[in-house]
Amino acid sequence: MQESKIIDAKVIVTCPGRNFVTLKIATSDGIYGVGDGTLNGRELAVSAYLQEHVIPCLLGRDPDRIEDTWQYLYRGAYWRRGPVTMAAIAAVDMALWDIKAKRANMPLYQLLGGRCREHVTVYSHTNGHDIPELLDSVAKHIELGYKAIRVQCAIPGVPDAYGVPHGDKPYEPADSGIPREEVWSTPKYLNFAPKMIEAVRTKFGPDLPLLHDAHHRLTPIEAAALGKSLEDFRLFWLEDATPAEDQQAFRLIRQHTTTPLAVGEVFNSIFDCQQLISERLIDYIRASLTHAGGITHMRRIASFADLYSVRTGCHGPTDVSPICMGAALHFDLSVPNFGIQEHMPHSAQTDEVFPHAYTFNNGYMHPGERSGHGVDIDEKLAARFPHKRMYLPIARLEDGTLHNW
Ligand code: GCO
Ligand code: MG
Repeated sequence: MQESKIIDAKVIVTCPGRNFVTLKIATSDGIYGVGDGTLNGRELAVSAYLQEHVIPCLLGRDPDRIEDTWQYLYRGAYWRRGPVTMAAIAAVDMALWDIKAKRANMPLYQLLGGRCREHVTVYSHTNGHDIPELLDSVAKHIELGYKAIRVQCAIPGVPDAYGVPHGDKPYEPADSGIPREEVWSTPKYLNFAPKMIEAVRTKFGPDLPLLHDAHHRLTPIEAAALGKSLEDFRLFWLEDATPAEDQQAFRLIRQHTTTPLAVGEVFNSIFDCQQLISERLIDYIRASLTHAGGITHMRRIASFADLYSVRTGCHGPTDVSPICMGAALHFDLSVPNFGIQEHMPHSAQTDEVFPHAYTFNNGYMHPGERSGHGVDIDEKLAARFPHKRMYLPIARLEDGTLHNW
């Protein structure tokens, strides 16, 4: 293959409803690739990291040396890991894989070893302000074809519970202004959660895969109690039962319950889940391509997880861009120990800014056959939506103590 060099790289920050950070890399043979570096609520930190510290080192490099560039940006920086660094590396990595697949004139999944399955099973988000509204939302998503469903519900006395629409707005955890404050009560949640899951299980029968996200709010023993109380309802997974940085906490949860556990959307490195995987403390690893160092690093995490029968369940919220979604679908199609992929559809405006080849059909997604990862950015349209400062909410207990959101 003809030799090529990186001749240009630029960061595009756009806000078609929410903020996205995109890196676009161009090569001397007239090809470009795009990567996602979005970090919800801290987007400009990644943008500056790329702009000021990464792009100057990329110019002149061979775009084909993806692993070497990954090592160069990871080891070469001396200061390793962390969400900002790893999102920036991910953006470079995704763009380089996009370029390599375009140069090979292949959809990315072919370069990753070809497909291991026909299409990618995704799960959707359902929610309600009360149980009847949640049941309607589940029915609606089953009608849309979804084969697996995440269920969240407002709790009596805790109207702003995680995963529930705020007012009449759709569920989108990012607001302008300073962070919105929500009130949280673990006792009320622990009392209500089994009733909610039981209602869904009773109405929709034993075969529907059900997922639930506790969003880091429980202590290990509370998480163990919740897992135990949900065993009869056979969850597909209980997600983020306790804050994810304490790997040993999962040992305690595991000792008490057979409810399958998923964790890792905030992870940015294989070291964040080394113990969780090697001690078989979890069942699904939730890291995303954008937050865990791109395709190169996620493949390493997945291979390691495969040794211990841990499967992938990539984070796929609307706060990573369609570029991450597209690249994830190539990864999902090609990785042997794939479990499931999260799917939160982007707004029509976001989809317009990021034209893509991937499709949703009857509960399954496919990355498409376009060469590269199949997602692009319409720069002119992106420029019409300048960055807006936005934050995730924060949570406080009823007495005012700051808690995990
Ligand atoms: C999920 C997540 C998201 C996060 C969001 C934070 O399971 O999809 O928990 O909803 O809250 O990605 O930016
Ligand atoms: Mg989650």
